[in-house]
Amino acid sequence: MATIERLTTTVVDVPLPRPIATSIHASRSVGCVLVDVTTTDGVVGQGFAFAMDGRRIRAFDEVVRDYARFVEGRDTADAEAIWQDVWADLNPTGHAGITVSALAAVDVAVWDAHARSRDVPLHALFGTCRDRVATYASSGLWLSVGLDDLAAEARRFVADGFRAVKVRIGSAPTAEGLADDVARVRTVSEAVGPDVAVHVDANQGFGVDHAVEVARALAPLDVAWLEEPVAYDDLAGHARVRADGGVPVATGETVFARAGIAAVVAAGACEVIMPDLQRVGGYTEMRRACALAATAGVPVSTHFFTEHSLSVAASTPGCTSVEHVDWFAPLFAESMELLDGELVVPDRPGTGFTFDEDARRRYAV
Ligand code: SMN
Ligand code: MG
Repeated sequence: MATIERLTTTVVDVPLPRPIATSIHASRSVGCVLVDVTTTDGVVGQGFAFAMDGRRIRAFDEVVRDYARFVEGRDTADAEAIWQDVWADLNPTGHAGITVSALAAVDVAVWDAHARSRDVPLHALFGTCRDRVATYASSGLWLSVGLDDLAAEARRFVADGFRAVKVRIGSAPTAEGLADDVARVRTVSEAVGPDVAVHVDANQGFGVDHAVEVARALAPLDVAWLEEPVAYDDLAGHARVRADGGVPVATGETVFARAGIAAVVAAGACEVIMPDLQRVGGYTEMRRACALAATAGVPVSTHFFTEHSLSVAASTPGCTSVEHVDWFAPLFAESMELLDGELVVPDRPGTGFTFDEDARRRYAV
C-alpha cells in the first residue's frame, strides 16, 4: 500500500538554445507544469505537462491542481481507477487538449510513485521486454534550419552516435517548393551516409495531391517514413498518400486518447503509429493505445517525451523506436544514455528520471 498524501505543481519555462519552426510550430522555450505526488511514506512520483513557449501553461497548471481531488488519499495501485475517475468527470463537458494533457501529467506521476513505492522500474511493473530501443535524433533539422546548415547539423548527430535522424520539410506546394523539400532530404541523406536512416516530417504542411507528389519524389531516397504528410485529422488523405506515394507513412502524434489512435489505425492511415504520451493521456491510456495497435499489427514509435516514453518502449513488444528529443533533458537529474545508436532503458526505480531541484528553481516562473 502507498497512499498519496498530496499533489503539488511547479510551473517552469526552459529556453531552447535556438528558436525552432516546423510547418505549423514555432517555439522559443519549453513550458512545463511539473507534477509531484507524495505518498504518506515520503515517496515522490513525478510527471509533467508541456506547452510550447509556455502558452496556456497557467491553464494547464490550474487543471492539474484541480485533479488533486482525484489523487489525494488514493493508493498508487489505483492508477488506472484514478485515470478513469478523472475521465468520467471530464466526460459531461468533453475531453479537450488541456484536460487530457493535465490528466497525462497526473497519471505519469501516479504510476511513477507506484513503481517507486515498490522500488522497481515502472517498465518492470508493466512487463519488461527489452533493455535497449532504437531511436532517431529529432532535436534539430527543423524547417527553420536552412539548406546550408542541414548537412553540418546532420553530421553532428552521427558524430554524437545516432544511427537515424529526422528532418522537417514543408515548403510551398509548388514545383520549386517540392524541389526545396527534396533537396533538404537529399542533403541530410548524403551527409549521414547509407548506414543512417532518414525520417521525414511534414508536420501537416501539405494538401493530399502535393503530399503524394512529395512522397513519390522522396521514394528513391529510401526514407524511413514520411510523417504527418497532411492534416492530422485527414485520415483518408493519409491513406491515399500511403497508397499512392510509395513511402511508409507515420502519424498519430496529434490525436487524443486511445479513441484517436483507434481511428487512425482503423483508417489504415499509417505504417507506423506515433502516440504522444501527453496527448494520449499518460501511461494508462498509452498502454491501451499500444494494445490496440498491436491487435491491428501496426508498429508503434513513441512521439516526443523521450525520457518518460522509455518505460513504454521497454514494455511494449510492438514499439520499434522512440523519438529522441533533448528539450526536457535540463529538467532531469539523470541523463539518457545512447549506446550503439540505441537508447538504454534505465533500470532505476519508477520512470528512472527525477526532476533536478536546481533546475526546478532556476526555471520556475
Ligand atoms: C514536433 C514535435 C514537437 C515540436 C515540434 C515538432 C514534430 C515531431 O512533429 O514529430 O518531432
Ligand atoms: Mg511529427
